[in-house]
Amino acid sequence: MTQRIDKGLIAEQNAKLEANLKEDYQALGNKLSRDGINIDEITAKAEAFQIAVPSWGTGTGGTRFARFPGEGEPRNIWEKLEDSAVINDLSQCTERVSPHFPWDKVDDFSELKQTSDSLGLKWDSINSNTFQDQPGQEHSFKYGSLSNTSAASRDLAIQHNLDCIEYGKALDSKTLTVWVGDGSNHPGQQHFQHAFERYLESMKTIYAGLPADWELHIEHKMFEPAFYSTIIQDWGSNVLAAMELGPQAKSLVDLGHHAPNVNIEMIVSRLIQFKKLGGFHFNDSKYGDDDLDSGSLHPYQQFLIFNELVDAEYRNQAEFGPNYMLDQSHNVTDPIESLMNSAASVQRSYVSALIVDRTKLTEYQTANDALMCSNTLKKAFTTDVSPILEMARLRKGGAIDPIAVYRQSGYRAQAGAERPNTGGNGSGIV
Ligand code: AOS
Ligand code: ZN
Ligand code: ZN
Ligand code: ZN
Repeated sequence: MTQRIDKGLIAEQNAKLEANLKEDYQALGNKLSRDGINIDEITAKAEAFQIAVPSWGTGTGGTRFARFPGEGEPRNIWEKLEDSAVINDLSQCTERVSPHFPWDKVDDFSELKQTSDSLGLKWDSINSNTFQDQPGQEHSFKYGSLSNTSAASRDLAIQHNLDCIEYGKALDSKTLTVWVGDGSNHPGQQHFQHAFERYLESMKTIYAGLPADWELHIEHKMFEPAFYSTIIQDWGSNVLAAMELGPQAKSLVDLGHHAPNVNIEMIVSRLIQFKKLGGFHFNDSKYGDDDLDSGSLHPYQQFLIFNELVDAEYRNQAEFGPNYMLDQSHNVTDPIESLMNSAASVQRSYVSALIVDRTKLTEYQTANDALMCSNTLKKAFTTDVSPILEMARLRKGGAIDPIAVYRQSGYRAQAGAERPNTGGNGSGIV
């Protein structure tokens, strides 16, 4: 079995950086205290921050054109868990893994639960998959799953989601995330209303199968695989479906699933207001559902989203507590490095939003001082909070510099030697 990162190595590498970190942390603490902010309170919140890793994200992604397998890719859910444990060992903010069925093949769920327990990992939302046919599948999803015109195909899709709830119970998850590719490729191909009615009927059966302490998260996406219309194409259809189903149904926001330039932070605010924000899939994009690394292109947008989230947190907004998760496709980087970097990038947005001067912001908003409103946000965004993130990791036993320790550890080369068979492993192309 591939060894996780040696604690001695983490300590040794941290020792080299610790003196400088303490100086930087002190300097930032002094700066923040001038604005009445106690740096240790912010660091404690950074330490409590968690974002889940998608099981498929630990493998190399790909496009419909090609996939270039990486060295030592995990070949199954057990190896994906090992890689997830490494990510959490070093970054200390990714203790949850979000599985995907049936990509993650599991015969014995109690054994899987024991393994995750032994690695210090927990399970986040269960992702169902009715966007492709499985070998030997009796009724196809070619023309949709939960909204298919064929009752037999719909029933299969419903049953798969009910099965996912059972798997989730065994793993002590509390959420099912449903994203479907259902839609059409030609104008007129589908009766929009009837298709949505069929979708809602199917979802009602799934909803009825939810345990009382579970949530059902609905994920919208503008297009792909259907290129003319998609059944849950935006947050409008999403929240309508969630409202129709009931209080346990909420909307999930994947950052890459909107038209370019859409004001995502405002969608987030609306969903918070109506108690319908279920969770996030973080990633970044330039053109569409690119699934680039979180914060790699639009860190300010990510910060503005967290500005809404932190605002809701401080206002103790009712029924607020979204699941945070990464959903990215790593094509040219080591997925472990990308996931560590991205988790820290999202955590950075959270911390930056925590140091926004909300009293001043409210005053400026009330006075319609647009320029100072903007400057108040920019001040927080441009403050380098790296020492807080680094100190949070250090205090939790993680690495001040996760990428450096990971590279030093030789984990990837070792995985390459122990996992010779690369190939299709069900990593996220979508
Ligand atoms: C698809 O584009 C969505 O982002 C899904 O959340 C996800 O990537 C897929 O369900 C992977 O299973
Ligand atoms: Zn997603
Ligand atoms: Zn996507
Ligand atoms: Zn995706």
